[in-house]
Amino acid sequence: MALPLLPATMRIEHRLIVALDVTDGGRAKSIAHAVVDRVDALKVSWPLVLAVGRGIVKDLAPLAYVLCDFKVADIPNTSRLVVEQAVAAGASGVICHGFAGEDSVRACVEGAGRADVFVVTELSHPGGQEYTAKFAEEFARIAVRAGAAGIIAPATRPDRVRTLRAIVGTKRILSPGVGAQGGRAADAIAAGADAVIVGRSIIESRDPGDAAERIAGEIRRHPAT
Ligand code: 3DU
Repeated sequence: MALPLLPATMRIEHRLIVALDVTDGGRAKSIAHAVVDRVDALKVSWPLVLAVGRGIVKDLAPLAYVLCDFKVADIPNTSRLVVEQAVAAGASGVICHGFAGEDSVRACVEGAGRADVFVVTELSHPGGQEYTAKFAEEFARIAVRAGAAGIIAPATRPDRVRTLRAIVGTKRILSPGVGAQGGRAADAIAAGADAVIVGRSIIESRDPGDAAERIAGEIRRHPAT
């Protein structure tokens, strides 16, 4: 059941989402406070939730849109239950995998209610080319047919973002892989991403607020084409 006060859709302003890939709740909150004026969402994943509990989602939700990157990929019933619990915990968006099939993605969208579902197409790391890349276009079509809010596409391969943009039309594209994985924020945005997802380049910086501002500045200087 969606919480009534959560934002229904992600507002894109800075075109930047921070991945809070830390395992200390205090550190996650202090990074969130440092970057919140420069990002459109806080992405929370398994390392943080497993380390400190799902209460972290509720703690962060008043600050900004919280995107739970749980990469849901199970049979439809289990997938729906996971997404419902993420939304009940305070998530405004949840990430699921396209490879679990259209019925599972539909179950995620159903379980999300008013919250957003984003579907992983092609993973950004080198291994993402072994399997996910071969079906990425089909995963993008599934996202559209199932009524997802958007897809996750690799900033490490801007040409693939361009190809996937042609499939998803006006759906959101969020692109991880900037910085530590070698991609450039401006290239992903120019290729059609709505926002980039950045973890280590921000969270491992001595000044996460400043690091986020530098990336947001790079994006502002190279507007989408
Ligand atoms: O490489 P970074 O440290 O900037 O973190 C990227 C984040 O995005 C991280 O949480 C990772 O799990 C997530 N992600 C990918 O990197 C690649 C994908 O295809 C999907 C999600």
